[in-house]
Amino acid sequence: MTPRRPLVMGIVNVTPDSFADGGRYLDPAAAIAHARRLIAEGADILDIGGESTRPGAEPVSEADEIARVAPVIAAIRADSAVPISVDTTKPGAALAAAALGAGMWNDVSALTASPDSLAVAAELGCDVVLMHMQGGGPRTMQADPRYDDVVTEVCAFLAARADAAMAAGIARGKIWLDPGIGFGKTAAHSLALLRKLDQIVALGFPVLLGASRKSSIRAIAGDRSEPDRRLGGSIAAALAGARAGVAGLRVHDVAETIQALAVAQAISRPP
Ligand code: HH2
Repeated sequence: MTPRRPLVMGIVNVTPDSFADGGRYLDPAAAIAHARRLIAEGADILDIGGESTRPGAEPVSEADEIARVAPVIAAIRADSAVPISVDTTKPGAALAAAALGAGMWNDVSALTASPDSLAVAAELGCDVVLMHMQGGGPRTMQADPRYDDVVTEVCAFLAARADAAMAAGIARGKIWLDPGIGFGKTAAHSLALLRKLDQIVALGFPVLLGASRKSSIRAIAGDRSEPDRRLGGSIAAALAGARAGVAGLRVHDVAETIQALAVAQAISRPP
């Protein structure tokens, strides 16, 4: 049997300031059209977010965040069965998104941003993505990231957050883990994690990997590429994730990633 490739999660940033595509999809009609394009390209999940997490990003109020993502989630749910994830650290935004049909809460704070987060996620019964970030949030995380051993520390954090989630009543089968490429990490830290993704997979939960177009891609490649010129490096990282057994890839370029996975899989399949 052909092994299933990782699920491809298409990114829909309904923001003015996301690092790769800020402002392009702030208008709901543009965001909805973009989401439909990603579905047509074969996205297995859409990740819809209304607050940028790029280094230095300004926080957005809960009301503004909901106003950005709600029309996009509602429109996609009205004409597609594609699973929808909401990329937020706010329980109120997760609740609003779930009411409109989102079945996954992708939280870059690993459900630590609010004292209510764990209980709300348990109550919703949705899938949750618990991501590692060092440094207290996007505004400050890149100031001076330091680790003694980044892979061990990220694994320990993710295992502890999974334990906290289960203790709060979130079912084990609903939990995803994410090393948080570029979140409170130098390019060397992110590269170390990309080399050892198998250790995160070995924690026993589905792993989501988000390296698409990040500045660590440019730094590892040693070039000065703008975000929309980082497809080659992003695909290299995605293929490394697939080889290590990650369950999901969070990407801007859905069609190209699916094509790369299909070719890599065909080549590695014994004749
Ligand atoms: N990366 C970004 C945002 N959310 N969520 C998870 N689970 N993993 C990631 O690696 C991740 C994430 C940053 O990328 P993007 O959404 O394109 O940019 P911005 O945060 O500036 O909107």
